[in-house]
Amino acid sequence: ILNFNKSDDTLILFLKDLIKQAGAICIKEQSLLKPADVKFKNKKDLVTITDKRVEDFIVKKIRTKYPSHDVLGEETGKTNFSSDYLWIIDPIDGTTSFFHQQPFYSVSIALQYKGQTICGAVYAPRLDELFYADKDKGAFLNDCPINVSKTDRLINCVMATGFACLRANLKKNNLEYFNKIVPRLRDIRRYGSAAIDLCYVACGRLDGFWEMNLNIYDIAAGVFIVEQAGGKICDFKGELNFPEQGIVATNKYIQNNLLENFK
Ligand code: 2AM
Ligand code: CA
Ligand code: CA
Ligand code: CA
Repeated sequence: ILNFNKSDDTLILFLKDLIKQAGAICIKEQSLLKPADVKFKNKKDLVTITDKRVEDFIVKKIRTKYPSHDVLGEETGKTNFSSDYLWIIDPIDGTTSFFHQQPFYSVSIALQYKGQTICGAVYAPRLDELFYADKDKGAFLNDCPINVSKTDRLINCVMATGFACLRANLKKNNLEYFNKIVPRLRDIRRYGSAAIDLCYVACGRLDGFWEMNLNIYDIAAGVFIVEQAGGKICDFKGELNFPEQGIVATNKYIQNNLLENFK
């Protein structure tokens, strides 16, 4: 039967091409970084010249192709064109890993229409892994469909977390949850890129992920990819105020068991 569905691949094809080009810049520049190429937003929060360059590159490409669309990037903030379309960009998620010559960093880009994400991509250039999702079409890793795991007991789970919270002097920080949760799991990973953590939940390499103190640009693409792969996202209370109230991503079968630990 012929499929006359008018679905349009233009956006996702543009996004895949764009994010791969951005990743190529990261690879080219990572090994050349010098101490003078890093600046400190505060004592523990790094940004390199490549973060800025990659964001400028992405924003320029979007502005050329879709001049009316708004963009929100970690390093440059948000435009205010009052467009229904908003591109959310983290040029390098995992800057600490990037600066320290490690492979677990990514470029993360999501596109929202009227506040709803309609496509998202996360590319880890050193691993050459491109995760993406397109509304109602599912999620993919290097063009193969992906799904969350089916693990339903914490003791069989491998999860990831992170410590973005240690930037801020919060009363409650993730070390407390970490101490409580890790003994209940098979094991824990700390990759240093929330976008990668989320994509690993999406493809079943991880059964869950939680973190606090993240921003929208850390998670926008990854959240969408998890949802399109069949997973569930919520905050520490099981509600939808993420990332402000923490973020919990799971394969959905393990969600309630993990949430018990935040009570
Ligand atoms: P970034 O590399 O884009 O800044 C890892 O815990 C996650 O927290 C990453 O998504 C990282 O995004 C973010 N993060 C930002 N600043 C951080 C910091 N100083 N320490 C740890 N994580 C940080
Ligand atoms: Ca940062
Ligand atoms: Ca980030
Ligand atoms: Ca970043």
